[in-house]
Amino acid sequence: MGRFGNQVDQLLGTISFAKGLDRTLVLPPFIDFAKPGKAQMIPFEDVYQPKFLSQYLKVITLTEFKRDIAPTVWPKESRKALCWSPRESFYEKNAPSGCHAKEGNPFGPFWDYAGVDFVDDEFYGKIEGGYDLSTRGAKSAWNELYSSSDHPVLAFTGAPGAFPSKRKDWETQKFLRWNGKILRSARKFINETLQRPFVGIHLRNNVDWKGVCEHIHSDRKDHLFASAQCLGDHPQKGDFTKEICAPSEKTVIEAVVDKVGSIGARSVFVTSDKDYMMIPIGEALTAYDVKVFTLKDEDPFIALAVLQESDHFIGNCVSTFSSIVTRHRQYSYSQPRPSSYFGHHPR
Ligand code: GFB
Repeated sequence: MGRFGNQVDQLLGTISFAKGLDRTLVLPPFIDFAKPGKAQMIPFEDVYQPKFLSQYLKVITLTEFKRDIAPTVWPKESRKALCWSPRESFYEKNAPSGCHAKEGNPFGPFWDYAGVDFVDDEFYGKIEGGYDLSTRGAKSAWNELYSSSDHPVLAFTGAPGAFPSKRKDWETQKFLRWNGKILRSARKFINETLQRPFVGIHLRNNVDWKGVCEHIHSDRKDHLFASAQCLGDHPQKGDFTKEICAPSEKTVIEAVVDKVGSIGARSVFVTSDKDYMMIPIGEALTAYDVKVFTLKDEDPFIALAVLQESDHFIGNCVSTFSSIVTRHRQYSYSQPRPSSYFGHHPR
């Protein structure tokens, strides 16, 4: 569900689920909606290195699974889709209710890519708490109803992981290490272009985001996407204002100038899905003799890898794209690296 940040959130919960049941996780591809039409699949190992995740739980790449495991352990005639409860087909009015696992985009392309067709469905809604193994009795129910001897492969129609992700699963981000090509490109860019210390910022301001920020009002008490990262779980660490979601140019510039001054930054790195604000940020920093940079060819993975390496990161609290960076900085080093959020005034 959703794009990269949303998918990583659900991956964290899925890792926790597989680990909790002592199962091997078949590493799913990431789903890319950038091009119109059918979603494209990006192999997991083109984004993250499986060997680091395997320090935490048993994993296998989808290619290995398709080649070495599926043909024998999960014969074609035994392949069942697992979903919460039956639903009607979107396209065939008279079709019986079921999981309809391959219906629509990206579901059809996803399972085609995995080389899987299903002969039947299974509904796990009978398990109280579903995939949330912290619910009392859930873990033993999974082991009883779906033992690995009777169900060697559990194939879910949706990720068995919460969205937004739960704080207890955030630390697992440290096992998601970028693939070597992404890391090398990010390091090359940093070495050749940026002067340290540098402030990295993420500006999430494309048109789709405006719709998200309209859901914010001063007495909102629940979370929106990644907002727990700055507001806390209850939420208790600040007011949920529109500026946190869609910071004005003034808010962005004040935060950048303030951080550049306080850490003595020598450059600023900006990533954005729309408006990089290069001119106003550059003008605001002329007095500091600090230059502002972006990637020549914006690439979301390289952008995230550069932001992770910044001396200070300022992100968008509501964006799950930003939260990939903040979690990495929080949990991957012996000393967490500092991050803050536009428009957020911690209480
Ligand atoms: O990652 P994501 O789920 O985060 O979706 P949010 C935002 C996508 O926009 C990213 C692109 O995966 C990138 O493809 N993007 C955003 C960027 N910021 C940047 C950037 O600085 N650089 C580059 N290169 N790309 C949610 C969605 O976005 O927004 C929800 O996931 C929904 O499903 C909502 O669509 C409106 O949490 O920010």
